[in-house]
Amino acid sequence: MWVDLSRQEWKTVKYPAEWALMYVGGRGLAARLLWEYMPVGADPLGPENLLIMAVGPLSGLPGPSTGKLQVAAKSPLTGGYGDGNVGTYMSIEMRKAGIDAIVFSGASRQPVTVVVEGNRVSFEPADDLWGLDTWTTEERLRKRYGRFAGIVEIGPAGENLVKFATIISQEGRSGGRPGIGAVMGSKKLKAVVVRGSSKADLYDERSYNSQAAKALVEIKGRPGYPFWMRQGTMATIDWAQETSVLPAYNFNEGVFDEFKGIDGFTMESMKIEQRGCPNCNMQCGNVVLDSTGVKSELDYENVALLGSNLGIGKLADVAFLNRLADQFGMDTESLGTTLSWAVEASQEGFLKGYGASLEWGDVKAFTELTKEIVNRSTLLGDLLAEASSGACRRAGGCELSMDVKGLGVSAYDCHAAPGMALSFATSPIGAHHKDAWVISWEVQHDRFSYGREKAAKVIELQRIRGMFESFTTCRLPWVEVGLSLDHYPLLLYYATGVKYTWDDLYAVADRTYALIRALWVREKGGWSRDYDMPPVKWFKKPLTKGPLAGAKLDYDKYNQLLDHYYELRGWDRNGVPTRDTLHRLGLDFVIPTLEKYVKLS
Ligand code: PTT
Ligand code: SF4
Repeated sequence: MWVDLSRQEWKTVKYPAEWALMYVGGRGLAARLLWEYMPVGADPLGPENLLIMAVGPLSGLPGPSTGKLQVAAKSPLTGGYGDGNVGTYMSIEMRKAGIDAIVFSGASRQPVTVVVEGNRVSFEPADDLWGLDTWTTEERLRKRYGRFAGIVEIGPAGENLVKFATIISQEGRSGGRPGIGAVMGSKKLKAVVVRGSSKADLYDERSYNSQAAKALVEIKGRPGYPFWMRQGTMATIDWAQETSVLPAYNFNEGVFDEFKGIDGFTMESMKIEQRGCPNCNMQCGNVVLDSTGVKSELDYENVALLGSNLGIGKLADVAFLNRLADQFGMDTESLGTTLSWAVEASQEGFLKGYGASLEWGDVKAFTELTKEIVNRSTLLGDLLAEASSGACRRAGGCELSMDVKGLGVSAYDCHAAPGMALSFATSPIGAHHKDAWVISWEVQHDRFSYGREKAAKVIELQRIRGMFESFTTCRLPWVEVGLSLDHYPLLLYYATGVKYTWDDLYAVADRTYALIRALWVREKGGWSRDYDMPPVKWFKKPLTKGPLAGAKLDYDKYNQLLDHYYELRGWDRNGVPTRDTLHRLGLDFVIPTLEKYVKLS
């Protein structure tokens, strides 16, 4: 579905069947659409950027945690490819409408809600919704379009082009960390509503349903399932503290004295509700009351980056900041890394011109600052709305900014985890853990090594995890309770009639990675391995607390690890896929463009 917001026109387009085979769907499809149809060097916040909402062949079907939607665009935060994964009924409704991707081009002059019903589109004025928070927006739209309509929206952060604004659904689901919500805001697109009227057409529906039922039963029977249902991702706080990877004080430390006040057991004692994405039998949205008595849905990343990393040891306070981020429609992780940068930068004297004097743990100051960021209402708020990576380019203090390619790092300290540092550094969207959460393997297997096997493990995880972005289903059934990966090729076969082995799927993942890398090279106008370096702090400033005090990364050894990674991927020593690799992956079509920017090996 192609929706031109400037002209308020729409059309349905059949894309080449070959693309479905080459990329499977979701992320891969989005990357190809951006490569083909986004003008080179597009302004991420200009009408020429494309906002893509895509499902994959398993999204929205009955089955293991399938209620996910991929949102992608050129990122205003990083200037490269950006995407995110949102749990939402929209995935189900898009399948019922027979739509694989909605591509939004142009920009509306007035705030608008795009409503897709079946295969028809209408453009509804959204002046009454503009300025409202995400919860109120969705509540109003649900009254109009029904409880189970597929709805995603932005809040004031997206409207005000905060560089880490996200797209929100169902109050606590958020996607698009690299500022995909700001892209939506730049198009004056307040919300999207989808209602499908038929049923996804499956190759062998009976076998699909039986395979899906087997997977669901297997999930519930896994030994880790009962504890997962108690704590979800929040169990990670205690583990991260034990292994010295819990970010504290802007990633200066990997342990936090007050971790018990924000851990999974404290969450359990406060839990009042459990919810999550549609089509999921391992609901992990744990809801507590925040310090003002309002509901807030917690996850590990949110709590570590808005808690220990800001020096806050009370879960109700963390829940409060988390809830603000959901309502304003901004990424909790970048809010955390930006506020923690602001504290350290102010203590180091970089923010004198901005009147900032910040202390760790000052919830009141962080609350005010969050509001100033969302509204860009003060000099400091406007600065921090650019995220730590953008703010430090104006104010100084980039050595304190914990980001890769502009995106703030997720909640794992890597002073003593070179493999995880590599995975942040080579993630296709910037420092997100989603593509390779190698850290749990790493702390069990020679965590201080920089050997080739570590680069290989990062790639193995990037392949598997990358495929979940293309199936566009949740990866947690596999990651967290150990659902067998064997279900997925079968589910794909019964859904589409196409037989893939996991080796075939690895090739799809490699192709998608190489295409995304090509997109980065094209949009940056060249490439250097400096883009694949983790934050400098992990090399320069050792940990001072905990059992690993004194640990830091080794620069030369990290470079060797990166060399192994490039070699195993078939990329040159600057991190650009070689001609042979591009040819092997069926990506010859990117070669003429890449030759304009780099010397291909
Ligand atoms: C994801 C990132 C994560 S990853 C978290 S907590 W995590 C943060 N959650 C936020 C939030 O909440 N509110 C908010 N305003 N901003 C937030 N930013 C952060 O966003 C999420 C789950 C989680 S919880 C994880 S690990 C898994 N992520 C998946 C993924 O990336 N791909 C995939 N195929 N399956 C996944 N399953 C899990 O989904 P981004 P969600 Mg998310 C309150 O958005 O941009 O991908 O960043 O999607 O529906 O909220 O589910 O300990
Ligand atoms: Fe959503 Fe959690 Fe279920 Fe994954 S496990 S689909 S994140 S509720």
